[in-house]
Amino acid sequence: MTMHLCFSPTSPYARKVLMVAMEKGLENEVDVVPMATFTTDSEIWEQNPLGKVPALSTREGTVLCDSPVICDYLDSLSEENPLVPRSGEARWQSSNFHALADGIMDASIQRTVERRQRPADMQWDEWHKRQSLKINKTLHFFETALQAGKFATTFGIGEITLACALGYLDFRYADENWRKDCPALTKWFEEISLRPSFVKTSPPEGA
Ligand SMILES: N[C@@H](CCC(=O)N[C@@H](CS)C(=O)NCC(=O)O)C(=O)O
Repeated sequence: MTMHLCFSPTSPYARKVLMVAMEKGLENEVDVVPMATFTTDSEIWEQNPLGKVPALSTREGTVLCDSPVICDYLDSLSEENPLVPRSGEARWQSSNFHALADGIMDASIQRTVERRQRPADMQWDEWHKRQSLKINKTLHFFETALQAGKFATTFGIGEITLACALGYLDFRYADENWRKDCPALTKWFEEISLRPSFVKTSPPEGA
């Protein structure tokens, strides 16, 4: 059965899932279905009771929600190019990187929703600052890990997710220049940005 991916081109989580499908060689099996988010009348509600993209209707016709679950499923479809090491310390390192890079997305999306959807007189500066703190501290974590040689040499789920998180910072927060204190990450990202799966899933400019 063809898989259907409930998608938004500006969602870093949806980008991650699409990149995973591409990296696993499953792109031709996945029908990408754009859906509106943050509205009550979107079709997404019929697929995901949480009203969020991504959601994936699988080969078996089950609808999976939450990007880590979807990535796990896609990774399980073939032994080729495993995105998560199957065992040992490397496995937990990879899952931890995945969770932390997702955390950068979570904090960034929180900020974006506040900025774009909440009335100006209801903005809460302290809360914005707290999200920025989470982002900066996690960037520092990755910068240190990279400098200590802790990144995988393969392009696994942790690296894919981090690429999407940094891509999202460039997309929405280019003016804040995350690169300024992250020389190693900057160099790493420059190389990763050339991967076809990353290039093909870039968010549309001006969206
Ligand atoms: N933890 C979820 C987060 C997904 C998420 O927050 N998606 C956003 C778009 S970037 C969304 O659809 N939000 C709509 C809403 O919260 O109502 C995942 O990893 O898939």
